[in-house]
Amino acid sequence: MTHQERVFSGVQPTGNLHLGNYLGAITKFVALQESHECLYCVVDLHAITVWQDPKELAHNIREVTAAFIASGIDPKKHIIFNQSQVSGHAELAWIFNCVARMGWLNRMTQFKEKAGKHKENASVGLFTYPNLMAADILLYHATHVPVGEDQKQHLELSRDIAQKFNVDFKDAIIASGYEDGLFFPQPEPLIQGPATRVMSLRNGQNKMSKSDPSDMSRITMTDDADTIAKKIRKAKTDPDALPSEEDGLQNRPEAANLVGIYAALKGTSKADVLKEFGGAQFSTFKPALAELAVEKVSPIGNEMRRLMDAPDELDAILRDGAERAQKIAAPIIAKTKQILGFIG
Ligand code: AQP
Repeated sequence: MTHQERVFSGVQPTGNLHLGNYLGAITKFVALQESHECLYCVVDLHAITVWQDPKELAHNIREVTAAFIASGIDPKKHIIFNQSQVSGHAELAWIFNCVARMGWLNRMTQFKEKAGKHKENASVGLFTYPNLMAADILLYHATHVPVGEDQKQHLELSRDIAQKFNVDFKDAIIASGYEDGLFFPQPEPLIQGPATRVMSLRNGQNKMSKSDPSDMSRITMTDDADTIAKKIRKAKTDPDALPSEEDGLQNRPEAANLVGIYAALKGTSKADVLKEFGGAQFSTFKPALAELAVEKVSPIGNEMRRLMDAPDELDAILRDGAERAQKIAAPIIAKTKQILGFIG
């Protein structure tokens, strides 16, 4: 049996959806619709690894759903749903808790960053988060996963889990009809383009992030035109003009970030942006970037607001997506249980 190509990816409904999420992930989701069968998930089980206010969580689940649709994902042709409506995610995550090794999870840099100095106080879920992510992908036998650079290590762990499961249960897998012994595919990360790691507008060393206390550090998808322009105007830069070639961006993290954002918004490369703006001061480049960002982001924010005014319609889309996701997941989780020796 071989695996058909299938795309899965998710976004956490933790508020402040930003340009990094959009350029690093959502724009890729949109593009892949043309060539693949896609499942795009609002990963609410992941969100609660850190405490969430229940009212805000419900709002944020709808907001990510609205962002997917407003960005151009078609919920009829593809599947948009929230994770907690398909119980197989949690079931498979438990199974993977028993496959993954403590040592593997101990190496995850995102847990170290998020738990910080208060590791003892972090939820167990935050520690086992990558196992749930592996379950999200492998529950659908997904083969391709578009993500930002920060998720690379977690994707590698998903591949290790798939491989260990296939090795640990090889005989049962072959007996169940997978002659090549590959029950779970090795999911391929898709991390491409000039904006796989969008940085904070206030500090080019930090990732643009939902949880940064400074709202000026990120452009959110619902910022209005004036706010977008103001944030770009105030973005930290250095005093030099832009270089004409990419090499000249080395050791200039803020300049590299703004050029990368421009390139991604325009659908071109950093090299092409520097061909156009090499030698220009930020006083010239920033207004051009602000104009482009407003042109690309504002219509999405406006459409998100319109969709958010009809929450029942968004909820219906999620329910329909969950039903269709469940149909793909059901035989895979049933087979997984059979392979493990569970009865039922
Ligand atoms: N700065 C970024 N640049 C490029 N891609 C990014 N992604 C996140 N930040 C950037 C990608 O967006 C997708 C969804 O991310 P997520 O919501 O699942 O989780 P996250 O990485 O925890 O998001 P944040 O914004 O960074 O939140 P906090 O503040 O909680 O750490 C993923 O594909 C991710 O790679």
